[in-house]
Amino acid sequence: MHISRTSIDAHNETLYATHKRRFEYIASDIAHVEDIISRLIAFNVAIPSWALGTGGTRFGRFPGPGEPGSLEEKMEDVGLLHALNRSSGAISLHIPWDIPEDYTGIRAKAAELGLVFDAVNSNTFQDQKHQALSYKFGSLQHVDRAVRKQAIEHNIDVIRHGEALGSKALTVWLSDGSCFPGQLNFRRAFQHTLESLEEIYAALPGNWKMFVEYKAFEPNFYSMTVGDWGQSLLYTTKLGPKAYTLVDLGHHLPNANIEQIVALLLMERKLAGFHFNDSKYGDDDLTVGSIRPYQLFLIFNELVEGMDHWGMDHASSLGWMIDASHNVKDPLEDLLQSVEAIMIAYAQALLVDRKKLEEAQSANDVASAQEILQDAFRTDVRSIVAEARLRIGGALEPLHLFRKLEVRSALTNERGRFSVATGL
Ligand code: AFD
Ligand code: MN
Ligand code: MN
Repeated sequence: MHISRTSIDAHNETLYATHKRRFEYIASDIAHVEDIISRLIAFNVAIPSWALGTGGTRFGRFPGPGEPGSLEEKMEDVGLLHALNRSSGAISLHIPWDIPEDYTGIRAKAAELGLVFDAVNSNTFQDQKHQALSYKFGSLQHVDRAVRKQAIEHNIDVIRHGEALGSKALTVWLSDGSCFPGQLNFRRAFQHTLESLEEIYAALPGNWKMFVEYKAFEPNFYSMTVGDWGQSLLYTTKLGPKAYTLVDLGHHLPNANIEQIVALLLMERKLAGFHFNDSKYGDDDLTVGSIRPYQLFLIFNELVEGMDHWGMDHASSLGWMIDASHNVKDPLEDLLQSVEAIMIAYAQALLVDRKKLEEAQSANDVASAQEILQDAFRTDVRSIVAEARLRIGGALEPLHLFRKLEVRSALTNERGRFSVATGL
């Protein structure tokens, strides 16, 4: 399946008059609208290879038709998203779910689709068939040096795969921890994990980064060995300048102030980037912006403030990834919605009048500070995001065009009803 230029142009033409009216109306009120548009054009969000199939829970999985059965097909799916929104030009591999074999072929395909390879992710939270030693009681933290060694070697292998594809970062998410009091010596578990991470860190190519992702709970329920941003920061500080703390929106305890975490990690120049998703209860992996769009905006508000403070390039200084896998939607539709929600929150954050906000903060003018933020949040920026997309050849309404072109039935015809993607 390929989405042609002609079908995108035809779609845009039918919507152009309405779009133009909406865009001009809002643009006339925003002096720096062109600056916002060029930042939106530069901004891309990576799609994880495991999110292209339907997700599941421990109660079951309801796969949809025409899921990508191979890495090449997953790349094709990301290519479709990128053709529609021009903001999803990167794919993040999860190994061993997706083991690249034919590097040259894969690189050529990526180039053809306009994709680059984002961070590679090492998976040591499951046992794979034919694996010598089990990760049941952890991987990098394991009491047995032989298990730790196996996990370290796997991570180094993942780096080698990433190198061959042009990735620049390794994301380590550990499910390591304990389920019951007394199961684990916390200090020893930390030290083992740190030593293991040090060995992996030593294998990083010079221009690579290591992202250490934290999570408060699940699959271990009593303790997680990288349980929160403080613990991750402890590891990444000890590891050195190439190690950064990665924030996944679903990995906090209820009501955590994630925007404050972001601000402080940025202050320390230790923020790796993001795994975007949304949640009602925990690691629900729901579509970005579907439950708490205001929180997403507040996070972007801190991101913009903190990155500008250090003069960081918004598009390239941090890793931007989606980490959601919803169970009841078409994964491609879900991803289009997620990317759109991210672009909207980013555009709104770019609207915040920072000078006025600072004045309000200095004067302890709490009501004004709230007004300034909410003024930006309540601005309908959708036509600005659409204008940015239009200028780089995307569709004015990606989701509508996806449906109109019957992309899923085309994929089902190509791949069959029962092709199931690898993943959780
Ligand atoms: C976890 C983490 C993570 C990991 C994923 C696997 O968010 O980044 O790669 O699930 O599906 O919760
Ligand atoms: Mn994640
Ligand atoms: Mn997660």
